[in-house]
Amino acid sequence: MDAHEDTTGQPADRANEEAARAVLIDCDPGHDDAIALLLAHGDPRIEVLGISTVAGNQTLEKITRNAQSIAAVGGFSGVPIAAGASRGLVAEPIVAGEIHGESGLDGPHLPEAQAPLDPRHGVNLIIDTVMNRPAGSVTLVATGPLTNLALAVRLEPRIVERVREVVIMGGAIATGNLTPVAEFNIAVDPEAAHIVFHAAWDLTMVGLDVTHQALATTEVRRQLAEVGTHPAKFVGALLDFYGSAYTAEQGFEFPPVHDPVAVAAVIDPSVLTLRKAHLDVSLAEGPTRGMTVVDLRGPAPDGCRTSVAVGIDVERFWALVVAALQRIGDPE
Ligand code: PIR
Ligand code: CA
Repeated sequence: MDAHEDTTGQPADRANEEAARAVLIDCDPGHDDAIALLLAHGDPRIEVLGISTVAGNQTLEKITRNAQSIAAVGGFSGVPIAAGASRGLVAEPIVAGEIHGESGLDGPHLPEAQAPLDPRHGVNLIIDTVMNRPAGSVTLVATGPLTNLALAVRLEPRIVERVREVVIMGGAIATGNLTPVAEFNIAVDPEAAHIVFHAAWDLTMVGLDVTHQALATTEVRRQLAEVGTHPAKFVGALLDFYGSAYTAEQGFEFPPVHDPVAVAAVIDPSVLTLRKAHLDVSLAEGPTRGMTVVDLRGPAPDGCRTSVAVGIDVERFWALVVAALQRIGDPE
């Protein structure tokens, strides 16, 4: 299709699409994962090549169905969605029903899938996407536990040198959320995180230190409501449920919207302040299990390929989300 053609009712800035970053999103939707998917779809600087799902916020079956519902809402049912791992490598399954509800995406009405699932396992979708595209072109964004990425590294190690970079929402330099020191995505599958952190690819960790600043405040909610489209109302209904759950469960006045921050890091690097740092994860049984260990002593060692987000421009972040929803408009 000609890049300038406007068959979808979207603005003509698709003309810039050849510069878009090719991204595969591995996720467990999840309220904030849903917003991450809509941001990626709606921003012209990203081309979503595929979506793989992983058990996390809810069971694999539920969150995979949620991914299909989000695709229907956002009007991107042509993007392959493949179900991945249904549990962690070693850890017993943990879900986050108290924050994301019984469905994993409680709040809005969830439409039926408009397209069948991709028949491949999510891990194979990741591998095929990376191997079939030019070397150095595909970015992996992970917004759930890292099980699929770890399995993909083991099944096809050549993806490691072939991806452009990996950006994850997960971990924390300081305080955790599932435990005092461990963030949910890492703590659900610490062994997978260990594999992903120690693979020889460029990796950026977007942790709670910055995502706990990406709050859906009253002003943010007003800007989202002003968009007025069905997808924007869907996001509003997501944030109503998610916000109440965050207030009841964790005492937040406004909920932190974690996962789209990882997508924003790909769209516009100036949203985050990054520091190169060696990353590790505690696999020990006991109170540190799943804790990310970020070495911020002095400059990172030569050859260090991992970075961690230490600051966020919150206004710039939310402007991206609002603009993406405006651009999505009201799909058919
Ligand atoms: C959010 C999550 C899990 C538990 C809570 N309490 C809140 C999910 C989000 O989808 C995000 O990816 C990450 N895990 C934040 O810890
Ligand atoms: Ca998530």
